[in-house]
Amino acid sequence: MKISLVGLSGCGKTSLYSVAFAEKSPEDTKKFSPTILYETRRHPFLGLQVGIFDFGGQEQYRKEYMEKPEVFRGTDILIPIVDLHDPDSFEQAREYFEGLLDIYRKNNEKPKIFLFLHKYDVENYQKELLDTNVKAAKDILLDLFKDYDFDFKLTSIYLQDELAKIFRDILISSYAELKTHVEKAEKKLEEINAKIIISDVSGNVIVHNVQGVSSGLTLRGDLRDFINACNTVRENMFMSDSAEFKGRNEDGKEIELYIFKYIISILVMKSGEIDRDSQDKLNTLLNDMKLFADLIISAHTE
Ligand SMILES: Nc1nc2c(ncn2[C@@H]2O[C@H](COP(=O)(O)OP(=O)(O)O)[C@@H](O)[C@H]2O)c(=O)[nH]1
Ligand SMILES: [Mg+2]
Repeated sequence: MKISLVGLSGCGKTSLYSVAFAEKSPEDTKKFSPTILYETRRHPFLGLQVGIFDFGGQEQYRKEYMEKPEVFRGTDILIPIVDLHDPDSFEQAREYFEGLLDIYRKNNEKPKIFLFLHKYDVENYQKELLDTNVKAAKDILLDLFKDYDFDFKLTSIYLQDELAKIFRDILISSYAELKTHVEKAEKKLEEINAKIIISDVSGNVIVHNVQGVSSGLTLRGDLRDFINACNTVRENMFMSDSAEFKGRNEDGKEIELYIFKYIISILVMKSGEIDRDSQDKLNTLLNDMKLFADLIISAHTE
């Protein structure tokens, strides 16, 4: 699957990628220099290799790749980005996106589009202007995409959890049916008296109910290592596509890890026995995630 991030220079493409997928903090992005031509990264998600193409947005490069439309070929999801802190750029962004849509038309492609109205925050910016700019950006840009499978999002690298969810939902949107499972799981988690993290085996968090376990989509390093080690044991010693692992200490602290279909991992952390209601709900959740893993597998093989 190919996701293309596009937008004028400085709108935040590289920052978005780095904060959501590469464990960078918003502060880290302040020293980024502009992307030259384009950068490609691969990111594993739910057993797929997701390609992310960050196209440099400076005038000279824009011209260059507008003349080489093949770089845009094969995009499944197009993410045009506009900088809400720079309202003077909206018209120029519109022209740029128009040009891009022309290229897609010529290539006979119709990607799904998620417009990011980006830098929706007041980091070095006046609050009063922000909503005015949102309105102006919508007025100028929204009608461009009316013939597409389209949605827009208000995004900021300073709203890291939100951003991770937005990317997660975008990635999941290409698999029919998966979204309802994720939403169901999200609700269930609130009702269970244990800490639970659902991720893929590479440590991309899908849902969780624990503060501070992830930055962007990426699970904390120690837990990621644990999942990775268990996944290796599953593969090399159990040689089965699903397995579970349990640990506990003298105080009754427990950790359980379930791996379903070599893709989905559910980490459960309890401080002692949990109430029966929670345990019932946990069991339901585990069953649902088993189904979820099956759905992903069949989506891959379709
Ligand atoms: N306030 C704010 N600044 C951002 C946000 N995203 C990126 N930036 C800043 O915008 C500048 C340009 O970002 P960069 O990712 O290099 O833009 P690119 O040229 O589109 O790749 C950097 O100084 C970032 O720190 C955001 O959501 N909010
Ligand atoms: Mg860049």
